[in-house]
Amino acid sequence: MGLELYLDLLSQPSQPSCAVYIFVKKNDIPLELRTVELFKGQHLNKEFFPASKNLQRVPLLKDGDFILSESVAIPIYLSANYQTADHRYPADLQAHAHIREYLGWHADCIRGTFSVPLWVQVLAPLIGVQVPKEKVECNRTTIDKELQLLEDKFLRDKPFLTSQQVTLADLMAPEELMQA
Ligand SMILES: N[C@@H](CCC(=O)N[C@@H](CS)C(=O)NCC(=O)O)C(=O)O
Repeated sequence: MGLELYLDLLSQPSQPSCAVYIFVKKNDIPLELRTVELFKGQHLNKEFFPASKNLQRVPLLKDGDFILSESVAIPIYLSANYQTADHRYPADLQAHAHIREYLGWHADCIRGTFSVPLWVQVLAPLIGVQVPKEKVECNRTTIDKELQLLEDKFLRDKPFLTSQQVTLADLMAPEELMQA
């Protein structure tokens, strides 16, 4: 069996799967896409999903016996093994380091903060949970602060986050930013 990518593009929140999917498509990486429907619990079912017991999350890549999770690790592995456009994950040490820098900051500051409004405004009311107003306001303040940092530290006067061209950093950012 060749390369297989397990993901769910329809469930919310599906941002990590979408970012990996776009990377694979834009770079014409030949692999089998396997949809795992989270809302049907298919990620918990060994018949659909080869993940280990403790890591039943999408996206997940299977390359023979090698299994890799995490939306950041998968494109990095694929770009080392397949011909991908150099500007997406450049070989140049400093350009490469700036992308890693952004991805580290993104994991710390964007992912957790920007997923809160979806839970507060959509999912919590669906299950009858009322989130205190102060917590909503605190999240909004943090979002504004992180957006300002994104502009001041990363974007500055460039069209993209770490260089003049689209990189892996730009792929990870928008879907999560759009949630807020
Ligand atoms: N840090 C992981 C997050 C993966 C993740 O949270 N995936 C969610 C869908 S967006 C999932 O599979 N959730 C199922 C579960 O946790 O049971 C990544 O970037 O790949």
